[in-house]
Amino acid sequence: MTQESTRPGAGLLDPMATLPDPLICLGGAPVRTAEDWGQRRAEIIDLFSAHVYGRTPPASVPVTFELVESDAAAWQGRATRKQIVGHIGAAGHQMDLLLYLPNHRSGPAPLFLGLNFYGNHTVCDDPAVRLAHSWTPDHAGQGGNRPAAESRGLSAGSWAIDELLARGYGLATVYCGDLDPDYDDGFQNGIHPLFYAPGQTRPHADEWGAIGAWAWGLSRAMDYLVADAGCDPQRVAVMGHSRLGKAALWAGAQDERFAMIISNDSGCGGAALSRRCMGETVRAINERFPHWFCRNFAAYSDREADLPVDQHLLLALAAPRPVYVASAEDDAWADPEGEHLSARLASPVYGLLGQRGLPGEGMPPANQPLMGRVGYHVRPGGHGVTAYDWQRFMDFADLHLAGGFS
Ligand code: GTR
Repeated sequence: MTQESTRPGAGLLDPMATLPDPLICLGGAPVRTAEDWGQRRAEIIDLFSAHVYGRTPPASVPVTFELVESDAAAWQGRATRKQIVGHIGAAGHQMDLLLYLPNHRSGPAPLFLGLNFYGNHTVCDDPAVRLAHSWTPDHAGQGGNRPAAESRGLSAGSWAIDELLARGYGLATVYCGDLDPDYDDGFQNGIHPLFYAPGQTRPHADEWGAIGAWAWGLSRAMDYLVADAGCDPQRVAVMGHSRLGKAALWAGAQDERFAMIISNDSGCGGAALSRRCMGETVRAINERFPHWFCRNFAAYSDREADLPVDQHLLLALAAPRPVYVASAEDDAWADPEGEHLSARLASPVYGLLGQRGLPGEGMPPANQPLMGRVGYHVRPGGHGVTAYDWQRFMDFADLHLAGGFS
């Protein structure tokens, strides 16, 4: 997996030499105690807010939840399915939450919460799942940006619902497009306009993009989960793949109710170090997906060394909670080595807080997961979430969330 840097001019000055130390504050003060870390943590969140993902606007937009469907004998009797509509603000905006809870366990279930790419109806073949109501990408059976019955189960291979239930875990999922459809429209659709001040027509340069809105939606889903007696509010893992892995990391960083944070192939703007300039670079991501980040982030295209943060600091914001990073060998675009290094460089924060960070020293071989309080694996194959990935996430949850069956 030796790679050439994809950044023009890289090598003249090694941006890695400017990597910020998680345990040194911006002003140079060392972080020596848990209390110091609390201050550094707040500083890092502020830096990611101002320069990378954007700030969540201060306006308060209430969300009320309505249970619109439930079946205690779903999934051949193995699960309880619930479908909940989150009414966002007063203008009819909605986010749909789909929840499966295992029936064969006693007590509230630990669960995984993740956003999906194409609509809740695409995560499994269950015909009772309501079709998405929002704009969806045109994709296998979904034409004209309309969710269609033909796309039911389209992404079922990425969601290990059978095995999750068998191991005593629930699954909660929301379609990312309910929060913000994934294309650049200057933030006229999705939830952004609900937060505009009078006269405002787009987010300010330091205000949130799509990833910020997706992360906000994960926290709103969590608001529901903590109030549902079937879910264990102390054992909710937030998980995401690729662009939605970036959102999961940012949600987990900001919202400490998430007990565990899992990134799958999240790459640039996710778990991978930007300063390595391997695979997708800051310029590449800003050019193709300008709507994911705040506008201030565009200033760092080809200027990674000037970023006041790098992505190991995002992983460090999970501390002392368990955080897991998964890579795929052939997913060079997401820079597996950069994802591994990031997990390793976040680990001193865990050490400071009395936890074991990432075990071992170097990049592990394929299929040999490392599991401290920081976990990492690389598996053979390309970009995607596989059964292997889910099995390791469940192993990691068994280790840290006291097991699926407790
Ligand atoms: C790619 C993008 C990545 C990653 C991926 C995905 O095109 O360059 O940052 O997020 O999409 O979300 O599948």
